[in-house]
Amino acid sequence: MKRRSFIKGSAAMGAAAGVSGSKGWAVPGSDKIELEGKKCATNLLAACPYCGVGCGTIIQTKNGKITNILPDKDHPTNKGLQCIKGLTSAEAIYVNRLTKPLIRKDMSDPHTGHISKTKGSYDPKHFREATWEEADELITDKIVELVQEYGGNSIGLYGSGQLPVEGQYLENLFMKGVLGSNTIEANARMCMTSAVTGYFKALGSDTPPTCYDDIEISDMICFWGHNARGSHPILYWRVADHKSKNDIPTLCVDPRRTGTVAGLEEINPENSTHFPTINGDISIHNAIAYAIMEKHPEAVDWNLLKNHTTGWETYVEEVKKDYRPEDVIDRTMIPAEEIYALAATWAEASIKGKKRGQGGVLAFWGIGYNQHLHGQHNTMSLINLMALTGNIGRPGCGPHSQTGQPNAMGERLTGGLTGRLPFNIGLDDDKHRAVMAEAWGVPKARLDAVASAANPGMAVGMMERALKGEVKAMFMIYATHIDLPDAYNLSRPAMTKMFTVSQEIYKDAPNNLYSDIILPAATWGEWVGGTYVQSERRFYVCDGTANPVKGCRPDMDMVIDKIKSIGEKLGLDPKKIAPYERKENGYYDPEEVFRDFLKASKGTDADLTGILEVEKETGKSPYQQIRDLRGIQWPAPTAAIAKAGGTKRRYMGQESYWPDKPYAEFRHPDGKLHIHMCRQDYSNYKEVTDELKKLGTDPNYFAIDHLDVLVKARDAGLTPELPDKDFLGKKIGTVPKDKFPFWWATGVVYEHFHTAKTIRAGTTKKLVPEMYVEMHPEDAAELGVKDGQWVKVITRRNNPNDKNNEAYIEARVSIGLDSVVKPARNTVPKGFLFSPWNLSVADSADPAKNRWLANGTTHRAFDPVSGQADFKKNACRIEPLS
Ligand SMILES: Nc1nc2c(c(=O)[nH]1)N[C@H]1C(S)=C(S)[C@@H](COP(=O)(O)OP(=O)(O)OC[C@H]3O[C@@H](n4cnc5c(=O)[nH]c(N)nc54)[C@H](O)[C@@H]3O)O[C@H]1N2
Ligand SMILES: Nc1nc2c(c(=O)[nH]1)N[C@H]1C(S)=C(S)[C@@H](COP(=O)(O)OP(=O)(O)OC[C@H]3O[C@@H](n4cnc5c(=O)[nH]c(N)nc54)[C@H](O)[C@@H]3O)O[C@H]1N2
Ligand code: SF4
Ligand SMILES: [Mo]
Repeated sequence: MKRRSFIKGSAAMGAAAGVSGSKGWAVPGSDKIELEGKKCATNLLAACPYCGVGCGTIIQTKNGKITNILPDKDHPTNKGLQCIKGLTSAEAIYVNRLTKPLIRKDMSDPHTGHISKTKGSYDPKHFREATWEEADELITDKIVELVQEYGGNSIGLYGSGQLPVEGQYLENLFMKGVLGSNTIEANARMCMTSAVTGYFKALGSDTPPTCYDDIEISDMICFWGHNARGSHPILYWRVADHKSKNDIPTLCVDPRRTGTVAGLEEINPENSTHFPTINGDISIHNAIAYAIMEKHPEAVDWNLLKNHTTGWETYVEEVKKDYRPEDVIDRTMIPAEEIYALAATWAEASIKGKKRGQGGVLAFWGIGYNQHLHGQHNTMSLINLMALTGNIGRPGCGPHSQTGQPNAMGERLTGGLTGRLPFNIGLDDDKHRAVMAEAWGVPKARLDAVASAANPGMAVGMMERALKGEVKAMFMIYATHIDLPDAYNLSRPAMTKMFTVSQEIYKDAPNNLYSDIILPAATWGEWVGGTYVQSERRFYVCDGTANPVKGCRPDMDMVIDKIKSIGEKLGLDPKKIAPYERKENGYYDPEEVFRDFLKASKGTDADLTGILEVEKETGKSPYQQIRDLRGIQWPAPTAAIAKAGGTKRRYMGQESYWPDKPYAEFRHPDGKLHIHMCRQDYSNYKEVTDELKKLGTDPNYFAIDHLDVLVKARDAGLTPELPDKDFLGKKIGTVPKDKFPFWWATGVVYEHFHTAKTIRAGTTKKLVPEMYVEMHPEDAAELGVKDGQWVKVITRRNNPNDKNNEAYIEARVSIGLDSVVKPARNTVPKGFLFSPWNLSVADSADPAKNRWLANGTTHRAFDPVSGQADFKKNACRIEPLS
């Protein structure tokens, strides 16, 4: 039976061949790649595989092989521009590829409690190659056995904002509808769920109300915790272009003087403001609100507040009482006169926009803003300020979170997170559970049961639950465990313990080290197709060669097969839940899945059924409509709207699209924008952070058991830890081992996208090859370190594998814009250090050699509602490397 076949699969199989021959794990770029050998069109349309700007891309091919990438001049987002990453994205496709399913000989078996002794080892002799059939059977048997024994919620899935919508939609069906599990999370959790949950609380829907065309008509643009020039370059270039032509004022709120700050100042220093705050964003919003109410009352939109919001009275009262700029400098870190000056600019832009009927203040934000214990409050307090000054509900203004990954917006919309269903509706909504049960072809009782299954703590929580033995198995799909914090104490021991299945494209990906079964995936450009949704809600088709590296399967095909085989064994009818068949080319057709997704959206916040109406009317398929229009922005509830390219902006009075709308302008049942006062109060800082210190140092202390501490930290607007400032200024090597004087933030560098593809692409790898730490010249002088010197950046966390139990990275000191360490593009304030997490495994993913793993060192505390960790506020000390 199942048990036996698992044992059969995991038995030593001594004669099996090594993973990649006798040479071991292949050196990137060294493989000879064989393709499936199918023909395809010469030019294919796609969205860029990297950031959420979603640049229109043309994939050039020759004999079915991807050869080059060109920007699409007809795409409205990038208009023929692309950044270095997008332009060189083809370089990462045919290197270091996995081509066969791999099975670990000594697998972890949570059923018996056996923990593999070979997890974490990079030796190919610990694996054997398998056929797809064998691997699939093994996974099916094991998962069914665990579901039957421990319930569906004991199975976890960590999914991705890089997977197309069709796969995301089906994974959610697989987890919630087939397995009955609420233990489903995605890398989007680490990225922008603070925007998601903030939008929900304020607007009643996870909807960025604005679009990129608002840039060119806005009167002021802000970047909050967002180094757009490095992270969303095409967005930055559009902003910079507008500033150059129309001289609009700009604001950057960022501890560092980034390339974004410098670039805007180069255009006009007179109307470019930089607020170098550390953690003080909420206080800055409130202080600006105070200054506007006191000095520029004509900019307050009382009509909007009184008729379209709730909670404004408390907000106005508390801001007036507690947020005089002079009184909150300890939190804003900004001199009061600068807040007043900025408030005057903000007021002027708001009034201008209102007078013109378009324009005003457009606010972008990134993860320097989302990744906080109070990330949701950051979003809400910004929306409060936008509402106070009437900067919402009009073209050219509004809050606009920038999504990080190319399809994190899809992940959000398809609801692939704990407690969510597709189309912006919670699992707690009984009516929508019935709708989705019908659409998915699963019993409603299954979804009802999932609704009461808990996954406290979300992404971090599910790894903690695994450590406690509650989560027995996990699928890792297009997301890596090294994007989660505190890897040495959290994700690695958790994956070691669980039966872990990874879908991967690279041989030496870090997930493989901790997986029991590894399935080789086809990647972007190789799929049959699929859709991505970028930051302005634009669906776009990613066509592919349908000619992947031999042996690899698209992730969507893998989930369909899982649904069929596991679903059947769990008593479901595969024909009902996954009525899809492979086509002549050997792959499933993503457009069939997309049609089902569109159909299920009827009547929801993200109604897209207009696309199906157009198909009925004209015969033009959904993908073709999207290609021809270069994208359709959700919602598109009628044929007319779909033909016009969807809905550019939301909350502009057009919500009457929905015939039986239960709401008015905003998505809450009362039709109003909900204002909630958010505060920062540092009086109990030390007490709370002392408690949080136990995370990552005390193996018996779990965040999910202390959510009350996180709530306390969130409500006071704190960080997970505080540096030991008294030890700042001491010479390198003289700081006691238990003192950590510096702030240390991790973030992105322009040349690299995340941790996998660009470090394997020749061009980008060469441009920024090494881990670095940006440092203020005075800090360097006091420490006695020189530019270019290698040091250790050590944090409070443990690393049980280190001889001193220390979690650290090695990095080259980079001081200022003349540094010998590239890219040397930003400067940091005194006491604050910064490193890119993108280079985490650019040295080696092998734990025995890997010295750059940012998330070996980071704190796992998270926002209790959004689940986001604060990767920007770790305390560290610097030691010499000897
Ligand atoms: N080149 C490149 N581009 C990318 C990516 C990539 O890997 N590489 N990834 C994509 C993804 S998934 C994402 S989410 C985005 C991320 O894009 P960004 O949000 O721009 O990324 P970060 O560099 O992580 O953080 C932005 C800034 O937050 C600042 N910051 C730190 N603490 C604070 C604070 O307390 N308050 C404020 N206001 N700012 C603070 C940091 O100094 C940093 O400059 O980029 C996307 N684009
Ligand atoms: N310290 C720190 N950590 C962070 C952040 C930070 O600022 N600081 N930022 C966070 C943010 S914003 C994000 S979005 C996350 C991102 O985290 P992830 O999205 O998890 O990071 P990637 O490095 O892109 O990992 C993707 C994995 O999928 C594999 N892969 C590539 N293509 C395919 C494919 O087609 N199919 C499959 N199945 N696999 C594929 C890659 O080899 C890689 O192992 O990281 C978070 N982690
Ligand atoms: S990484 Fe982002 S800005 Fe660069 S080309 Fe791709 S989508 Fe455009
Ligand atoms: Mo992200």
